[in-house]
Parts: sequence; C-alpha cells; structure tokens
Amino acid sequence: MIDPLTLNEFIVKKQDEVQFSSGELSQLLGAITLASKIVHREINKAGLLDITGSAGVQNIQGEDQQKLDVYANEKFKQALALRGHVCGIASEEEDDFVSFSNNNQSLSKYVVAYDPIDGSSNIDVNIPVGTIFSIYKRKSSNEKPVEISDFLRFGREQVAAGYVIYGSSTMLVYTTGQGVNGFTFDPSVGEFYLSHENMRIPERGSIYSINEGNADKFSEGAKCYLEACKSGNTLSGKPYSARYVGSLVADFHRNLIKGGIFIYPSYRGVPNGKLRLLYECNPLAFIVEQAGGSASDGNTRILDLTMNELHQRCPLFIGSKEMVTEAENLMRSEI
Ligand code: P6P
Repeated sequence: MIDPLTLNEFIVKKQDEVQFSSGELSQLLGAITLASKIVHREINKAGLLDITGSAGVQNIQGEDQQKLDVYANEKFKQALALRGHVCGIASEEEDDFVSFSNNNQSLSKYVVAYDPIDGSSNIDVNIPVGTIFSIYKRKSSNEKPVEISDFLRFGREQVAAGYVIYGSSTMLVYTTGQGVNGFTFDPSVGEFYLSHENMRIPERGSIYSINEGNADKFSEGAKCYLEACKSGNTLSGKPYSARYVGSLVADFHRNLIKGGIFIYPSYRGVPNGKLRLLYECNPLAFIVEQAGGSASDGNTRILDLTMNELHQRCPLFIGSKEMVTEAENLMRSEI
C-alpha cells in the first residue's frame, strides 16, 4: 500500500490551485507544523512536566495564562519569525501585534493571527485542545513595517486558515480557499499525512453544542432554540444530542465530521459573546464555508464582520448550513 501524501507533497501537488508562490505556502505551513509538533510533544508529557497550570499572569483578555499558552505562543512566534514569509503576527497571548523587523522580515508578504492553545485550561484534565491560525496578505506597503491595518481585516480576505487539534491523534486541518483537507500526525515519523481529503460538513446533523450553564442569561430567542433542540421541534423532527467539550477546536472538529452546530451566543453580561473574531471565529468560518457549512454571529456572516480592534469578540453560530439557518430563524422569531 502506498503511503498517503505528506503535507508538503500535497501542497506541491496542489500548488497551481492556490494564490501562493511555490514555496510560500509550504514554508508558512511548515513553520506552523514545526511549532505544532513541538507543542504536541509538550502536551503529551503535560502530566510529567511542570508545564501545566497557571503561569501566574493574565493576558489582555484578563484570562489566567497557562504555562503552555506562554510556551506555545513563543514557539509559534519563533517559527513564523524565522521561516515563514511573515512580516508580523497577532496572537491571543499578545496585547498588540508583533512586527518582525529583522533580516528583511518586514518586507514579507503575509501576516498570521493565531490562538496558540485554545482551551488550554483543559490540558490538566486531558481534554483535547487546539491551535487556530489565520493568514492574510498584508495590505500596507512592504517598504515599511507591518501596521495594525494589516490585521483589522474582513475574514473574507483570508488567504489561508486552519487549526491543529491535539486529541487522541494530532491533526492539522486547513484551507486555502480550495476546499478543506485534514492531515494526521505520525509521531514515529514526524510527518503529517493526508487522512481526510476534501472534508465536507453534512448539511444537517443532530448535535448541538452550547454551554447550557449560561441558559438563564440567554435571550428569549436562544432559550426558544434550546427548547426546540430538546423537544425535537427541529428540522430532523427529533431531539438533538447535546455535546459540549468546552474546547472550541474539539467541538468544531467533531461537528465538521459528524454534522452539528456550535453556538457561543451573546447573553446578559457578555454582550459580544466570548470568542475572538480575528484568530478564532474568522479562521473557523473560512474552513466551515469551504466545507459547505456556514458561520454567522446570529445575523451577519462572520467573514463579513467589520473588525475594529485586534481582540474583538463576536457571537458565533457555526456548523451545518441548515442547522445554522434554523437557529438564526428561531432566535429571530423570538426577538
Ligand atoms: P465556556 C476555551 O476557554 C474557549 O475559549 C473555547 O475553546 C471554548 O469553546 C469556550 O472558551 C468555552 O467557554 O464559557 O463555555 O467555558
């Protein structure tokens, strides 16, 4: 049996389909996969190393940074600074964007936004976590260092997006606008191999993912939708199954494969929801649309939302197209 394609072999094979030059995408994804292999190694030893738990500092979101958040952030930043045609990055763990100005990096064409470890508080309890990344071509002149305007973009301008899920196996899933493909890491070889070619999300599923612990603070529309999921007053005519890991990449990945909807709505006290537009919602929205699904904030397509600040939050309804439409309609009907 022939080995499946490695990530690099796949990129070369698909080279004429993407808007990157021959080596750029390989090097960009090469930097990301290098850092993800290092993070994979540390996560898999988390219980044996003093690398879990709080780092004793908070990020700009006011969230306790976990030691692995800080470690992973540095690894992705180093890899992208040294190898990736990148003039600057934005990260959940950085207050502001970071400009790479050494050895002509500032002239590079791409900017990358990433959440180095999403759901990191789950590491201590062995629940899957993930890295999410988003790639844009810079807008500003490459005669000057990168600017904030290179990051405050519409999600529809992304040239690539992806995530790594550190779960029962470690997988990289990405899109360049030509469909979605998944690669599974073989640690014995140190390679990502094509395992999920041309991923498509089912038009409809029977899984809803939402933190019902916040239900008493939900809008009437959200409460109505929740009731419909439980009573079976849904498209499928029967109750949905509740699945909520509390790790966005894990919930998203399961729904991408099985069909379903993930919702992090706005609710009393959390007017814009919790998830960040730049390095969580936009990349996953690009992926889900490329896989035939949809993503909105309950009203507007995520990829069309205007971004006014780097760590801007937005509500997120993402998954099977028919289920997202159903949720939007039910929630509007009760407003
Ligand atoms: P809650 C993890 O902290 C995270 O950012 C996402 O990975 C996850 O979907 C969400 O927050 C969970 O938030 O409020 O339900 O605990």
